[in-house]
Amino acid sequence: MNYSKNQLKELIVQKLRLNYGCTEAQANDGEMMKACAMVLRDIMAEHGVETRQRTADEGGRMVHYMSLEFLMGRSLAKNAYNLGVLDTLSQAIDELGFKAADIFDMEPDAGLGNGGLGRLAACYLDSLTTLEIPAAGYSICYELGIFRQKIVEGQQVELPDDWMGLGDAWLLRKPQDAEEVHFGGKIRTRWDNGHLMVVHEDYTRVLAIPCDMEIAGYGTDHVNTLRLWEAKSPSPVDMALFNQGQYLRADEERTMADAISKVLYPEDNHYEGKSLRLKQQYFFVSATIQSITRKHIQTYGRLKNFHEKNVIQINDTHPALVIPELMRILIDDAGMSWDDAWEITTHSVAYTNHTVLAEALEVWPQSLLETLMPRVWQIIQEISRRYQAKVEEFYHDGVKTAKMAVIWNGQVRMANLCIAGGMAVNGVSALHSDILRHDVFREAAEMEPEKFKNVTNGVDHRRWLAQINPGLTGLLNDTIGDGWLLRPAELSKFDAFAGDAAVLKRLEEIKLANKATFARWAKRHQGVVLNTDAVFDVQVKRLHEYKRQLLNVLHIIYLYQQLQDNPNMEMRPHTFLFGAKAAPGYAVAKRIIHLINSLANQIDNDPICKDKLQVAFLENYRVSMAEILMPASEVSEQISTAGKEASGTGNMKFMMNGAVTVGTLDGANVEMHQVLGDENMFLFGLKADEVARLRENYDPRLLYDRDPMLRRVVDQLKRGFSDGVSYEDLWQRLLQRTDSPADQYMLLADLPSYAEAQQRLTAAYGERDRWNTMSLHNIARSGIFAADRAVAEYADTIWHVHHK
Ligand code: 26W
Repeated sequence: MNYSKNQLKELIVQKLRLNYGCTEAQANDGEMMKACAMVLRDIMAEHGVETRQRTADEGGRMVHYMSLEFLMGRSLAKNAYNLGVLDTLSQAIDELGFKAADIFDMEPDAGLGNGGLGRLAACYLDSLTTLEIPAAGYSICYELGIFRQKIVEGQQVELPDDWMGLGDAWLLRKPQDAEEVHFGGKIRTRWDNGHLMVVHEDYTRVLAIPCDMEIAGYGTDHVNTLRLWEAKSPSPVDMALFNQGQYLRADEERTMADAISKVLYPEDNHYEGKSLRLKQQYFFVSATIQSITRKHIQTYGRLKNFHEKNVIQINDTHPALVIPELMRILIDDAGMSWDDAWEITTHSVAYTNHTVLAEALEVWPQSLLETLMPRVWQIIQEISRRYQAKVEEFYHDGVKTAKMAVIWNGQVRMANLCIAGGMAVNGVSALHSDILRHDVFREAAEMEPEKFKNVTNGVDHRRWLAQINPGLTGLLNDTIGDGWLLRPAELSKFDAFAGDAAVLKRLEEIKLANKATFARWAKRHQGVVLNTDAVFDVQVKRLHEYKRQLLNVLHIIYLYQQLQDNPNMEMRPHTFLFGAKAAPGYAVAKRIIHLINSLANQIDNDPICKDKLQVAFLENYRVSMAEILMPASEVSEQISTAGKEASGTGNMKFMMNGAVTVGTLDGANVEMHQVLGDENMFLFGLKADEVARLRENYDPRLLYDRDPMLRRVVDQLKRGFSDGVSYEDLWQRLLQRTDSPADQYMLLADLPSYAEAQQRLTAAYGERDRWNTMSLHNIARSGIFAADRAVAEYADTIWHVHHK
């Protein structure tokens, strides 16, 4: 560490010469960005060698974090920050004749994830490394990440996210460490020296090539690795077919293999039984587990102590096939008995659940598993048979046996497989873990209560506060010192400044400056002119009905109608910002995006709204946008139907940047409320248990008939907007029972209470001291939502590994 500016300049110039054959005067911004990335990569690679040596010498347990998604975003500023060279690097870039800010801005987001689950994995890598835990992340090196969203005539259009050209500067391809994954074929058994051998024949081979990304920690030389697998066919073009002129068929197998790591599935919280997705999962799982066991054997010579030296955390059920795949390697390759293999597996794998939505639970048709991975299928059958016997012996209850079964009605239930084969199952907030224990996985939790745990999510507070909000970071350092960077609990010291007028004033000025910065960015990149005198009220997250962006819209319509009734109404200026991607196949979500844009357009063109009411839909919401938006936000919208949002993590990022939450008692909002109290957040709406009870005989029609305010607001959807678009379909979804129950997420039940909370909020915003004090308490009490705390809890209660 401790690189001087001149050293960095020299290293960068050298990279430019060697890799791009140019001088700093000839290089373009992209080349400059990549050269800087390579310089930092070299530094991290060196630390990596030392870390691995130390880890091997110490012989401790290593954590393997498996996730189909890692939403990394940008890495240049982040790595420079963690390595302690951000300022030096910026100066070096400037002095080489570039603008540092432009260079950082060149880097494409590594968008290898959809939303919360993927971003969580990225935050945890930072904490795993900063806490000096020997760890590795594993995923797929998708050629195309989450699609780029364009809004055309108010509607979402998806464009491919071709991030590799500039974004691959961080990746180190290691073909020499490739693994081979086998698909399809047949299973035969034969006796060999008294041993029953399993022979897999006629399979299709796919090569898995590691592309490693080094991860730097903060204030440490410890480095961990994110291993991304790229799929390639091992066989060259079929020359026989090629010579017959069948060019496409000759290349068929290669195309099939390449397809596996081509694109990230963009469905968030929605299961679709696509066979290519299952291929991705097995490809990823098999390559990873082969790589981990191979390295273990190199170090320890055998797999008998595998579980003592390794723990595998799986991010939702997407990597669930690790359980049968590890069994396969232990039994077929290492020659262990079923019982020994099961002992090791059930002490190695832990499962985190991230959603209770029924439509998100993975259930694969057994026929698909049978054809694509026949040996794994055999092992799943045996796991299922034995688990079912255990359940029957415990309960003697057919209904419970059916509910807990791994294989049922020709379907493989991945969550039940994880519960059967895992050593721990955890939810991601206190409320969510309770719902898992008492509802979703009730029977399993009653049979094995020790297995079920909670680890409330956390976010990387160094990225989501220190790095992106230098103004606030300066204020914190001036008041409470900088210990909070490594010990986030120390943020609570900031509470003592609640009565300090100078601190409150500075807090307000920082927010104002951040709003101006965001407004400039929005003008330049989105072409919208934001009113910085207005309160910035923000809802950014994936678009999903349960997250209730539509509830936010209905409330805005309500405000707009009040203005129409009384154009001279005194109103505190209010700017509502939305950012959200909809899954390409989720028609209702896309209609809601269109609706937000119709409303934004009408309000924008209506003079009565000028300087009072504004709505903007921010195109292509992503990590790098969140990094400018969070510090500028004043109100955080966390308004999901209670019981549906497992945790939320955006809520935490807003909180640590001083935004005040308007929200339901859902996910981690419950724990925010515990530390903030009613005075420092705006709660509204039904509680999770009330939602569950009301669901029995909920009738939104009754509410609509009874309440003229509701009726008028909802009817606006049917009447449509000045662009001539009507949203009768959304109106119907709220009021007419058709295929699914009307107003499934109970917007009508919660709208009056939401409007009232918004009123309280607006009043509080008018009292500047009161508002700034609330903001201060939010920052001061956000320490529990740091990923460092969450990862330390995993280490102590599930992994049993040491940490700093
Ligand atoms: C199989 C399709 C699919 C894809 C993604 C199903 C489910 C998912 C994820 C589990 C959805 C997800 O991202 N869940 C979010 O996880 C966050 C991190 O724990 C939580 O904060 C969010 O509340 C939860 O919605």
